[in-house]
Amino acid sequence: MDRIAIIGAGPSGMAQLRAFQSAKAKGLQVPEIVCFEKQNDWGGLWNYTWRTGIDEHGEPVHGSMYRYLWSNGPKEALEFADYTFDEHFKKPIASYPPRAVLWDYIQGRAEKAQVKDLVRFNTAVQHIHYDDATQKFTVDVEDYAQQRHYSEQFDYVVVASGHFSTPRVPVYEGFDQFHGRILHAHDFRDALEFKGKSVLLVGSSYSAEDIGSQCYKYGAKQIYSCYRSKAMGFKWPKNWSEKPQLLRVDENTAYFGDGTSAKIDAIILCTGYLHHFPFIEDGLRLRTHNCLYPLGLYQGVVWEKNPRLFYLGMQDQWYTFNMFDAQAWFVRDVILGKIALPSIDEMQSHTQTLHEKEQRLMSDEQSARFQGDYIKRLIAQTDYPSFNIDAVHDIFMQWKKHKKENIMGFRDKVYRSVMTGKMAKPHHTPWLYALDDSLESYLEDEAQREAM
Ligand code: FAD
Ligand code: NA7
Repeated sequence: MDRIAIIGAGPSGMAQLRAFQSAKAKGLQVPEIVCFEKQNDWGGLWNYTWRTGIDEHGEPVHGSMYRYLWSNGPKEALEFADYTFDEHFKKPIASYPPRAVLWDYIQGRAEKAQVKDLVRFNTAVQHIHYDDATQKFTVDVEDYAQQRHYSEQFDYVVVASGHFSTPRVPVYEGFDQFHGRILHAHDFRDALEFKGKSVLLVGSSYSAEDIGSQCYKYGAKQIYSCYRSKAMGFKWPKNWSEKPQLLRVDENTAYFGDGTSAKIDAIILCTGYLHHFPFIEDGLRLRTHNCLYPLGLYQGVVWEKNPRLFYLGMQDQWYTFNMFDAQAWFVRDVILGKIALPSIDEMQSHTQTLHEKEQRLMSDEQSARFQGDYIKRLIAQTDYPSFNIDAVHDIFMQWKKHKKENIMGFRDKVYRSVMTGKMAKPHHTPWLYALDDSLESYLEDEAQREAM
């Protein structure tokens, strides 16, 4: 029997496990699957850790999420087509759940599929090598629980190790003299650390927006954010000022491209992440920046130079969980021989065309549409339940509009599920005043709150 190694049990790896289980449940013969996960539980980034730097085993900490993180997009845009929020929570919930609630949801589907015993936890993949003669991958791992290093051979490898964990850390003049703390978003854990402080955020994408909002919510005195190419341009609260490019800092002051300066206590580099796969041998290693259509991956997942190797979730993400599903179902059907791949030249030319098309996208509207169309193409080739991607696109456009109207209030809006047709229920407390992000608090209903 063929053997498949899945690297990582985050949402992408879990989607792959579920995809194969679904085929098995329909009576198909599926290969033996081993999923290696370096953390002690599944859920990837959604499995919160307080640790930063190096983990208990000496591995780089994977987690980049922080306390009080709430979904930054509507849950209706990421809902699984085969496992709805209503099925999991048995009641309507609001549209922007905190991290713990989404983690619970992801786990719910995987537990229902009973695939946890396929995961070897506390086991880090350290090297992957392919042998042309045997047509097998050798996967070297360290099992930290058993204190054992071993190698196994596989016919296929699916890399689902994520790409928001290795920080991109730029250096600015004066960093070595600055008296306060300088950290990357990857190491940010608790906004309360910055209560009463003046914080500078470098970057103008999701992390800058959300970490700044966290700092505002939990009592930072003053927030500055600065952009390299494009301002976020939201209607910020009075104590949040958006500046152009950072030029340099000294002991306690930041200097910006427009000639202004600001006294600051800390600097948070919200400067994005590197696609980093040190455990994969050179010829198999994806090298890309964060984009919607990386080169080298046919249909966004098949390693063109060796189509026994696959990567999941390596795109920049409008869509997340249901895109990982669409990819995992496609990969499964390639491995099962249900989808035939074209020649390497055809695969490369197909990818090149779409990669170039991405360069011509002019707006968020077009970018979201581009990724939606990609998912449509994948889903059309498998039995993943089809869902209304145009309706999800409309949700993204509403979301953008709501953020523009009120960046501190967009999470109070609710959306209709494209899977069930049902409307979400507003949360009991506006996001700005909801300081408790626990699952228990989130799921309380009015009756429980009145009884308290
Ligand atoms: P990951 O979640 O990164 O999981 C990868 C897994 O691989 C991890 O469990 C890791 O331990 C394991 N792994 C890595 N290397 C190895 C190795 N060598 N050996 C064994 N195991 C390994 N998405 C949303 O939809 N909504 C949000 O609100 C949202 N907020 C986000 C906030 C932050 C701060 C970040 C960084 C991302 C956010 N995302 C959000 C996007 C997020 O990338 C996806 O939701 C999702 O977690 C990606 O899943 P993944 O499985 O591809 O990767
Ligand atoms: P992104 O979305 O990749 O954005 C990175 C940001 O950092 C972006 O604004 C970049 O500006 C900026 N950047 C990168 N390098 C620099 C330097 N050297 N100087 C100044 N600014 C820089 O990463 P995020 O962390 O925001 O989001 C990643 C995920 O985490 C996302 O899926 C969220 O859901 C949470 P640019 O526009 O390139 O000029």
